[in-house]
Amino acid sequence: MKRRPKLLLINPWITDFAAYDFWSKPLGLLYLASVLEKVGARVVLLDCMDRHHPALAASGLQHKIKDRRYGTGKYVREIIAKPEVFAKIPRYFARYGLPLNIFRDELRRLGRPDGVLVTSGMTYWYPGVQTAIREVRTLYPDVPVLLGGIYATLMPEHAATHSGADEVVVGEAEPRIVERVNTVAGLDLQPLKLNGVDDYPFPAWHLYSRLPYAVIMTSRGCPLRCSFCASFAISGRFRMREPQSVIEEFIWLARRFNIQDIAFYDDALLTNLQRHLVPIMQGIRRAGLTLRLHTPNGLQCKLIDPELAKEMYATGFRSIRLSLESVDDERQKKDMSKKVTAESFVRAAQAFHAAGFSVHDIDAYVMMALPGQPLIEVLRTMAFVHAQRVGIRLAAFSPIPGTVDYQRALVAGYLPSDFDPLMTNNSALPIKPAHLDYETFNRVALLAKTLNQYLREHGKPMDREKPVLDRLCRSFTEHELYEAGDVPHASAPVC
Ligand code: B12
Ligand code: SF4
Repeated sequence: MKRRPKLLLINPWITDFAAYDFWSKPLGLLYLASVLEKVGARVVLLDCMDRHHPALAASGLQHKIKDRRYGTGKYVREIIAKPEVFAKIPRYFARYGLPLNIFRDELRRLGRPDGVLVTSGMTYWYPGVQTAIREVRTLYPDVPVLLGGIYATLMPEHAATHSGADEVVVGEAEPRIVERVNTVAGLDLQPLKLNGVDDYPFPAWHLYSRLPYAVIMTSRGCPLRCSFCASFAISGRFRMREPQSVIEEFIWLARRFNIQDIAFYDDALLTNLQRHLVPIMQGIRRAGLTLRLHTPNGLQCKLIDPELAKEMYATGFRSIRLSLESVDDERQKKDMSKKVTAESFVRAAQAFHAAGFSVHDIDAYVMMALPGQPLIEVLRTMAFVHAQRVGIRLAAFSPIPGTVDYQRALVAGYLPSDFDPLMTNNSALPIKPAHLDYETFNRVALLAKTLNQYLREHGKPMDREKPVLDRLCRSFTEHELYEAGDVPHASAPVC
């Protein structure tokens, strides 16, 4: 009988100042695992970010990673040396996920593979990719390694030079993966003909021994082209899956894996609502599934009305994130694809509250450290969001490779052309008004936390919008509040 080639798939560690498991799974790698299994490969998964990995429990670390709300939870971490570029940031830098010694033991236990496929997340998490590939090389020096994912797609030259992989694959890989693996690992797996997103097999969730939640993607890409967003560079043109296939995936997740919590990974979940999400929700309800659904990527407020909010609640949606970014009218018109206005935000928040969502369920993204953005704009946005009984999720701007704003920052000289991708970490605040430092932003983050705590404890805002804003402003000097800095205008990496 023909030997089935063994392929080891690795999701490397997060290397960062902070990390929390908000429904984070290597969905792309799980799609590739399914394609490879379909053509006869034996696939083994080593997911450094699996909080329920049996080896963690066996080493007595289980108590540190308890599931919290809706299956989310904390990772274990090992503090590691802070890269030089972060010297001024007064925080620990850590490798989140499986401790290195467990990773090494697992590599040995899983045995020598015929090829290794490594995925990558955020561009600034590349040190985790390097470590994973270095460990593979040490144990299995002659086994070929392929690298793909977000970092590989957005910074292929950097990945080719610094990751240690034999080949770097850019972009969506389901249709090409068998051919690339055959070439790099010298195998003769029979390629699978995949004509579009509806031909892709469901992700290989069975590779996990325990799943507190799953994630789903009902479309690829986004029809809009915001200047700060890398969606188009990563996913290409917008494609929606057939609602029936999505409904079948929900039924399969609920019945085969007994999953209750499912997060949507779509960039543009509400696009073509009546032909997409609405029939999907009807199908979920018809099947009688009891699910809790979550939208960690921001929803477009303009597309939300009371009817939709009611249907979402009835279908099981429980955590909602809204894309606001900034309440500044000018910025919304100029930089944010006109996808939100203050009015549409208020309407969306009211619709969700009226439908039954509580103050614990709705958050909005608020951007800070935008080029040319005075601090007062951030505080105004925070007070506005709080007044609508919505939680504040602060996100700091960082220029993402593959976006128009990244090119602008390069041209304007705010980033050197050979700059380290670590600087795309938003904790580094690579672009900000010159007079505002890391500490100022820390104070803003604390104020947001205080407002959120109040809202969640009391179920209502601290006060009306204006008094809240006055209160927030008291923590800062006039200069800090109104100085916009002299950097050119760019925009925010949210959605
Ligand atoms: C889902 C998502 C999230 C999820 C979590 C994702 C995860 N796995 O952890 C959530 C909502 C939590 C999230 C959060 C954030 N995200 Co996000 N997110 C996405 C999104 C929309 C989709 C990623 C995804 O899973 N795609 C689905 C799978 C199917 O695709 P894939 O992983 O790319 O895999 C394919 C290929 O890459 C390839 N491939 C993958 N692996 C491999 C391996 C091999 C060997 C090969 C050959 C090929 C290959 O084939 C796969 C199948 O086609 C992207 C935008 C986008 N369109 O990509 C942004 C994106 C990745 N996020 C981004 C950002 C900025 C953030 C936040 C910082 C936002 C914020 N301000 O708070 C946070 C921080 C995250 C954190 N600290 O944990 C940026 C990345 C920035 C960067 N510098 O890298 C993106 C690109 C969006 C943007 N603004 O442009 N995000
Ligand atoms: S920011 Fe959101 S709406 Fe704009 S292109 Fe990206 S995914 Fe689409």
